[in-house]
Amino acid sequence: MDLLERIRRHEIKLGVIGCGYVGLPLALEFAKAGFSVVGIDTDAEKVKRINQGESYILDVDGKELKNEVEKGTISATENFSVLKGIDAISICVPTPLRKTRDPDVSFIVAAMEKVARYLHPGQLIVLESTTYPGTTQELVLPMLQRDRFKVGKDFFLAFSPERVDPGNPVYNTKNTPKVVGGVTRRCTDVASALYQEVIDTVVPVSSPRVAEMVKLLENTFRSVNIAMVNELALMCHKMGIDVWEVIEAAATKPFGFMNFYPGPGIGGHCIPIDPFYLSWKAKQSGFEPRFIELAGQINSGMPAFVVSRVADALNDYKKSLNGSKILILGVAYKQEVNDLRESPALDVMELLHRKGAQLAYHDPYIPTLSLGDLELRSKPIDRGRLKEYDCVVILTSHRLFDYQKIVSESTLILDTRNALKGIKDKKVHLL
Ligand code: SAJ
Repeated sequence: MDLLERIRRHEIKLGVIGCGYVGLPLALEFAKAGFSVVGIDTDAEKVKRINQGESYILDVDGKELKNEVEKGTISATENFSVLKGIDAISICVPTPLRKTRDPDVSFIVAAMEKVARYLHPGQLIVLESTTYPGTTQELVLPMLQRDRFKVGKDFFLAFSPERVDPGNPVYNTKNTPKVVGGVTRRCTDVASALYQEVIDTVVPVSSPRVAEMVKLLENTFRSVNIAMVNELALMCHKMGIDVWEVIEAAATKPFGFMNFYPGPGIGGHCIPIDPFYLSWKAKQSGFEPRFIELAGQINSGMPAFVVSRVADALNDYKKSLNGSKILILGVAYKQEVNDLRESPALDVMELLHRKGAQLAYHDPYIPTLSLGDLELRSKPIDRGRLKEYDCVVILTSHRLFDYQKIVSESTLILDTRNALKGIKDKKVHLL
C-alpha cells in the first residue's frame, strides 16, 4: 500500500525530532489522532519526562500527554536509530543566531545527518524550523538525495513553518492553518495529506522556498510593526503625548490598521531572531534590506530607554539609580509564558545592575534567573513587601498580577506595558 493510503489510514509511524514548544504539541496532536508517534530529542530530561507522561510545555496538557503515553501512541527516545522504522519525520529543532548575527543552522544539519543515515524508500521528511529561504533545497536536499535516492520518487521532502504562539489561549497546533511547500508536487501532496489528518486547514504552496519566506514575512511583519510603535513611544514621550491613548484610539479603525504596543524591547526566540535569517539571505543575493536592520536597532534600544525613564522617575524623588532598590515585575519575554529567552528584562536588569541599582524581581513563571555573576530568585511581593522598593518596574504584564494592590503598596512605578491602564496615580509613570 502506498504512503498516501497508509497516511489516510493513520497506519504510518511518525517521528518528531526536537520536542520543544513546537515539536511536543505537534507530536501530541498526531498521537491523539491515533498515529504512532516517537519523539526524538538529545535532551535526556525531556525524553524521560515525555515517557513519564509529564508535560514541560505550558501549552501541552499534562493529562492528555499522560493519557497518550499510557495508550502507547506516543513515546520518546534519544536514539536516532528508531528512524529506521519511521515513515514520516517532522524536524522542529532550534535555529538561533550566531554571535555574528548569522544564521546558526547547526541543529538542522545535525538532525539531517541522522535522517540521511537512516533514510529509506517511501519516507517523508518535513522541516518545520524557521530558517532562511533556500535552506530545504540548498542545504537539506543535497544531504538526502544520494545516488539511489531520488526526491519525489524514493523519498519526499517539504518545508512547513511552525506557527505556534506560546501562551495563546485561542490558537493552537490544530486550528492554526499550516503552510506546506514540497520540493516536487508529489512531495507537497504527501506532506499536505499528513498534516490534513490533524490540522484543520492546510495551505499548499509551490515550493519550500515560498513556505520558508512566508514564515519570515510573518515574523518580520511583527518585528517591524513593533519597532514602529516603539519609535512612536519615543516620539510621544518627547512631544508629551500619551502613546497608549493614541494607539487605543487608532485601533478603533475597523479596516487598514492593526495595533501593536510599545514595550521594553522584544524577546522570545522568534521575533528578535527570524528576521535576521531573511536579511542574511537577502544580502547573499545582493540585496540590502533596510527595514529589518532598522527595526532591530530600534527594538534593541528600548531597554536603555526604560533605564533612562527609571532614572528620571527616581530623580523626581531626589534619588539616584545607584543604590536604589528596584523590583522588576515580570521578566518572562511575554505574558503567560515561562520562557526567558532573549527577554528584554535581562537587558534592562543588566543595565540597572551596572548603574549600581540593588535589583530584585518577581515573576511566578520564572522561579530563578542568572544575570552574569548574579543568581536571583523571584521575590515574594505579598505582605506589604513592595514598600521596600524605591521603584517597581513592570516589564511583563502577566494577567495574574493584582495591579490595584501593586499600585496601592508601591512608592513609585514605571509601567512599560500599560498594565495599569485607567489607574491614574502620580506615582505611576507610563512608558
Ligand atoms: N511585543 C511587543 N509589542 C507587541 C507585540 C509583541 O513589544 O505589540 C513583544 C512581546 O512582548 C515579545 C515579543 O514582542 O517580547 C514577541 O512577541 P510575539 O507575540 O510575537 O510572541 P512570540 O515570539 O512568542 O510568538 C510569535 C507568534 N506570535 C503571534 O503571532 C502573536 C508568531 O509570530 C509565531 O508563530 C511565533 O512567534 C514563532 O514561533 O515564530
